[in-house]
Amino acid sequence: MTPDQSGLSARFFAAEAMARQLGVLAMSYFTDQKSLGISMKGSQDWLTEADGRVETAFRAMIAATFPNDTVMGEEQGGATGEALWIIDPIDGTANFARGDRSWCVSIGFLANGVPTLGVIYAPALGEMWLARVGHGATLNGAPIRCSSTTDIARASIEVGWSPRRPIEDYLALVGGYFRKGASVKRSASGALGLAHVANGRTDAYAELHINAWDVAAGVVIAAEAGAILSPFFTGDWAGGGNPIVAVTPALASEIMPGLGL
Ligand code: LIP
Repeated sequence: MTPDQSGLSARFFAAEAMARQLGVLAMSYFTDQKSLGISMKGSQDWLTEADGRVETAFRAMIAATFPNDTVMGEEQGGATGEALWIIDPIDGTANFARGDRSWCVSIGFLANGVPTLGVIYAPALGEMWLARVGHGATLNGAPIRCSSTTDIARASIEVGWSPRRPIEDYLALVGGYFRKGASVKRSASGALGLAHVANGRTDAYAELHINAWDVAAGVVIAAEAGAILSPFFTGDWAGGGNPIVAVTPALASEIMPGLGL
């Protein structure tokens, strides 16, 4: 059943508290790199024991607090539902596995298929990103807005990468932005990449293919901060993912065509 406004408020405050608890659990693994169990799910697709433990802990929290809600997660999957939580337990796992602090716990909530709540917690960076549709976005409690950049030749853009699409397509996308005069980077966390658009650290985040658990929180945070978002939650988003763009409004026409959007 789709929660009403008070139900959404309860979930919003609970999600922040859960993210903080999950951040403590994740940090207990991150700070003990020597004994961190690390494996590969595929080419450049990293997995640590923290990923599984954090997702399992989150599922237990939801079962105890919102037992009629549904959970979808990167490591344990799940179906969609009217009251749907989507978690990436460790987004930026490649960074996490190497002791790089650029990773986060990303928790999104969809009410009747609409991204409504977004929580991204990067404990090693001391950053809590929050948003609820109609209530704005914050970083560590302070309201945030996307940049006001209008000139692509002054833009900073992040382009995500994975082996899920041909390297030639990635290089063509990145080369196109460089040729427009933009500066292009990659941080290996799509969730943080979307959050950085929300407070103007970058002017756009683009990725040819990404999964629902990477973006479910960040699309709410970036949209509530005034960014333009591509329509990710369409088609077979749950089973196959989609491209993603979050961009400051004035640059949308420069950024989106490169992904066919
Ligand atoms: C990562 C995404 C990133 C993508 C990486 C990877 P993970 O998620 O956040 O956008 O480029 O290939 O999928 O695997 O660290 O949770």
